[in-house]
Amino acid sequence: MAKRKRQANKTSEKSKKQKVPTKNEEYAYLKEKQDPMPEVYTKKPPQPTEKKIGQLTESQVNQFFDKGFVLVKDFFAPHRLDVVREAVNKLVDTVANKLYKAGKIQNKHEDKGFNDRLTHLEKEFKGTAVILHKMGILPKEFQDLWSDEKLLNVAEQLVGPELAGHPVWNLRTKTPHNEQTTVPWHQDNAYLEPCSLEVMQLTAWIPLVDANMVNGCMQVASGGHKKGFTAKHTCCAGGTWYVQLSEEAMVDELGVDLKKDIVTCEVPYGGVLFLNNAVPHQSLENQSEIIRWSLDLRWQKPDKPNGFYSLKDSVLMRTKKDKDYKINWDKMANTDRTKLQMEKLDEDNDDLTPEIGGPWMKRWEIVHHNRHTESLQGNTTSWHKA
Ligand SMILES: O=C(O)CCC(=O)C(=O)O
Ligand SMILES: [Fe+2]
Repeated sequence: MAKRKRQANKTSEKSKKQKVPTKNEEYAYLKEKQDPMPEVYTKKPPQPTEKKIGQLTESQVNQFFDKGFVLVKDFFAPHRLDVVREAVNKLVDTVANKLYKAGKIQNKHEDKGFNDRLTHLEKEFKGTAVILHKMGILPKEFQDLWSDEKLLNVAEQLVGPELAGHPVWNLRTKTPHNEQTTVPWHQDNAYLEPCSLEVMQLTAWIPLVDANMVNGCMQVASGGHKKGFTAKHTCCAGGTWYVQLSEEAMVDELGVDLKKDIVTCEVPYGGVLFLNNAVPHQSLENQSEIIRWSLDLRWQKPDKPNGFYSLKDSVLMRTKKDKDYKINWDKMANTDRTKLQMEKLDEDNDDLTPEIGGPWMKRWEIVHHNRHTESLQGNTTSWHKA
């Protein structure tokens, strides 16, 4: 309703002004053909000379540039991530209270725990996992993990000494048998503006449980980054907001050999899977009875564009200009990126509506509409907020 009203206002405003770009004009740059940039993903930066805690071995660093990923099974000290799990429990509690207050659930399932409370909430109110995914609250424990010395030392090896946190970070709320949290094949660049191809963005994929084939670990198409190219994706997969890279495009455009290159990455609790933004990956369905929680956190060079549609800045995390540099978390922690994404699409973002949208939906052909793409079917002529 609110959306329709806003659209009507916009149309009348538009008639007053001249030359308002149509949404297709405004997003035309997303469709421009791009030159491949293989060296961005295959060229190792100068390596730090100092030995630091957590650093990868030379062969692990080389693997990252050769295969597009590296899996480090015992990265964190035992129990380092326990505080992060506790923070997740608090977030689940927050969402349960919100839903309860809104009258959407009758039982907050306070007797359930990390492995199953969200699943019970999801059964009572379908979409709770999506609501939590999109909440975008960055608790102190997540901030501390993102700026963990060991992780930044690895990022320094793979990105360089100047490091910024990328605004796209996620808590994956992968409840059992849930299409909404099963992420199909994609390159992360496909969610961003084409300029993101010019900059290597490092992801640390950090499971908060032992992630395995049964509960839906990740698969990576080894070497699929080497062409330095973002292949054609389509939108949106099934009933989700995800873009999708077909196996055909992986083979034809990225040179992936489906028989040899697909690597299933089981990551034990305490391990980390490092990925770049051009290597294709997907997560398998969670066929277990526990929630496969994970966090994905990203870094890149601060002086390069982050490709996030000018919606949110990166945050400086380490600089060699100031050894005592203190991260300013204010903007990263207090701006809800889902809200900004949805506003860019002129989509209402009701916290308790399990819908997610974003400008990436304008980059690729929509081959399948669902509730997440609904805003794209409207008659708005400009995507600018009044
Ligand atoms: O955790 C998942 O299921 C998908 C993660 C992913 O695509 C990413 O971290 O880029
Ligand atoms: Fe991804």
